Amino acid sequence: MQYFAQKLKVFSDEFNSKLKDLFPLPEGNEKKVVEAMYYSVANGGKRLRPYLVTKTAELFDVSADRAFITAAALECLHTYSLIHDDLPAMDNDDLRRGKPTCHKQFDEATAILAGDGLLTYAFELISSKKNEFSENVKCRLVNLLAQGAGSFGGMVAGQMLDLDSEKNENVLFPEMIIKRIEEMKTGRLLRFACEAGAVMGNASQDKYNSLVMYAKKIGIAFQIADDVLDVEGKEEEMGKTLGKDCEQNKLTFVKLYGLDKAKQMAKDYIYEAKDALAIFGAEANDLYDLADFIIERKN
Ligand code: GRG
Repeated sequence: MQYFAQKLKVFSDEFNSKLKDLFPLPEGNEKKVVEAMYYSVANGGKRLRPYLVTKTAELFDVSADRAFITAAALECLHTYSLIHDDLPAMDNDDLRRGKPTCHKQFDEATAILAGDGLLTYAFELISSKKNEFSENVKCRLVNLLAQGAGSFGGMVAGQMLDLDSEKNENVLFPEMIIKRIEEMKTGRLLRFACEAGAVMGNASQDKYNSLVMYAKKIGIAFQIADDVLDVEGKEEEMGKTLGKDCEQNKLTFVKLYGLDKAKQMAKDYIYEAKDALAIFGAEANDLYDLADFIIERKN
């Protein structure tokens, strides 16, 4: 665990230094939105999604350098979702990644625009000349990312369902609803990360399917771990306000199954995630380690 955390730190230091170059400040007063975008994206995330893009790409001999633009695009899109999730109309949070949320540091309108800017920039980056893949590969990446992030079974749909679950006390099949929320809200971007590696690497269908299966399993384990951390985590380690799920009456794995069962479920999903990687053998060691980290992390 300590070893993996170290590895992730080395990766994210390098990723962060390259990310800076993607945010040149414009001359005019519109630079405020770019400042807000960069404030949030540079603001200390774990970089799990870029790491996943990179490590799945490396399985197909695509170098970290070549995978970088896609990895950065995904982190931009993920950061947009965090900025908007923190807004008063949604989770209404003051703290994110250990720092004031975007709307607290700037203002609400700027935070909305910064989220919009990052969402749009993600697609600009993937389709740009900086991304050195064929037009065909870039088009597939754009399409997969749009599906993963969007309103038809993607992250936006998951967020809608999540907000709705706060209002509806007595949902009929909570076990089914919570899995659907997770699959879309959290799972789809993690799935895109793995799909992107496979698409850039021109993977066989078998290998593509294995990575999608791995992504689905770590996705659900990730969400369960997040729900557990909301109850058991430490605010100074998590860098955000905890206990909000309960306060907002959210439908969570912990609420539904209790702490012990939820933790056991997360372990089982991680076991299944690793199983899905059998086709890659030892070449997927980094992905095995990442799977373990997902449920052992403290933030
Ligand atoms: C606003 C369209 C829209 C979607 C919001 C991101 C999100 C969807 C909601 C955030 C609420 C939440 C706790 C989701 C659980 C999973 C998640 C995305 C956690 C944050 O991801 P990490 O832990 O964050 O990878 P860092 O900061 O390390 O990048």
